[in-house]
Amino acid sequence: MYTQGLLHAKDDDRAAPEPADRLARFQARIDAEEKIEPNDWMPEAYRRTLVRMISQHAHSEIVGMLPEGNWLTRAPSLRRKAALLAKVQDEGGHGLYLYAAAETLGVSREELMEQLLLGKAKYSSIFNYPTLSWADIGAIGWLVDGAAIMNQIPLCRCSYGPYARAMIRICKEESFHQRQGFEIMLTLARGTSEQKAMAQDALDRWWWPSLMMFGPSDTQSQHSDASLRWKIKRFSNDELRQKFVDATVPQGRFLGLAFPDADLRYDEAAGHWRFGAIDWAEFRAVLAGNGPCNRQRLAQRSAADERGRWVRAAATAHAEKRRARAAE
Ligand code: BYC
Repeated sequence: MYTQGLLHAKDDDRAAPEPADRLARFQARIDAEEKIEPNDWMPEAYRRTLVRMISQHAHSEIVGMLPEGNWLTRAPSLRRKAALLAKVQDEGGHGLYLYAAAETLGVSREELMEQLLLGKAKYSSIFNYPTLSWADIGAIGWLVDGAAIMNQIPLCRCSYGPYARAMIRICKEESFHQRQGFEIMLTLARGTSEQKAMAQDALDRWWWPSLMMFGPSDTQSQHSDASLRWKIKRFSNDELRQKFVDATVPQGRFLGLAFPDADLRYDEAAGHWRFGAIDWAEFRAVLAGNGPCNRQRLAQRSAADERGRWVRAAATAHAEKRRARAAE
């Protein structure tokens, strides 16, 4: 949609030094809360940051379909199956809006997909963990979508127009996802002792990886300063992580489940739930490609890409035929 009207900057324009007055005018627009649109001038580093973030986000959506898709054939009832199917389809749709938003910055979807399949692009660490039981579908909705909403609501106010607009619809859908997950957890937590144990086991395994979704601590985050200055990000990684913990701990207590953190305690004076140390070595291992499911996820995505090749070829051939007929 956007790419058709995009006036692509030439590569040599991008390499040219960026005049200080232009940079200052750009920052003034950001400070005045104006939206930056695809054909507006932007610093090359701003453009690159957005391509990185939006494409990582798009990849996360489509890789995120895999662990949940794993349970589509084994959902415990027709109602659960229909809701999960809708959720997994929503994630595919989110990927599409996000790839379209990234394309407005002058990269093609094919390029981005190639980077993913070659293992050169990142996607969220969380999707490298396995879904071992039905309760994991509840935990993903409650915790992973809950963390996603906390991170993504501020992105609705991102300074780049196409990303901000894509996020508005995505966040509406994510809030339905979060509720369907919490409802699964509530049903299990109020069920038999075996069902409650399943819910507890899922919380035990998904809690820490959910906290890692927010990225490295502020002292280790390389990109936060620039992204906050450009109003791409509105809160730091640690601020969002804390907001998530504060919102989620009361929900877990309502479920009657225990968090796998002996150091978790309420800090009355600060009004925050304090939590224990995150295992950053595990986070780094997952990012380096050595999480429990990294290889499996990429192999599945590659196979899906291969299987869809004839569909893309057929759609392209059909579009060309129509264009030729219209030109006759
Ligand atoms: N996993 O300087 P930092 C979803 C990387 S989708 C992997 O703090 P930044 C959902 C980071 O990319 C969830 N990598 O970076 C979908 C950087 O590496 P590079 C995805 C991570 O960008 C389906 C390096 O670590 N959400 O929720 O300022 C179903 C240093 O980090 C992670 C988004 O993508 C991670 N967890 O902040 C259900 C939202 N964390 O690029 C749910 C948009 C950090 O230099 N993205 N890294 O090689 C963001 O908000 C930010 O990019 C992040 C990281 C907060 C994730």
